[in-house]
Amino acid sequence: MSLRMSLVGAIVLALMASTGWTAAAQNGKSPATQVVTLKVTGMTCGGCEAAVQHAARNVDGVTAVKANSDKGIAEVTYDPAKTTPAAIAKVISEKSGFKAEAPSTATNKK
Ligand SMILES: [Cu+2]
Repeated sequence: MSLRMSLVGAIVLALMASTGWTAAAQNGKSPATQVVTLKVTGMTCGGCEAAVQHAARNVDGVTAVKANSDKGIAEVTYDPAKTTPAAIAKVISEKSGFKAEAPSTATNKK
């Protein structure tokens, strides 16, 4: 039984190594993400933060969101190949009702 299990494990490892799967996962094949801090006005509590985070996570390319009602910001981790800070801010404004703005420096970059 245990011999059989380790044999299966060895086969899986060999397959992963031969397809380059393990190497690809570690050497830059995964999408490079960027973090942008959006200005979000009107949040007053954790419920507001949750609404902003929920809205931002619906954007394709957004991988993480951390809203802070005290500072009036949302830190968004996103894939620049799929979306832009301006597009994320627009969706947050429309879906959550809180006005979100991308920093002007980020909108100038491609
Ligand atoms: Cu609230």
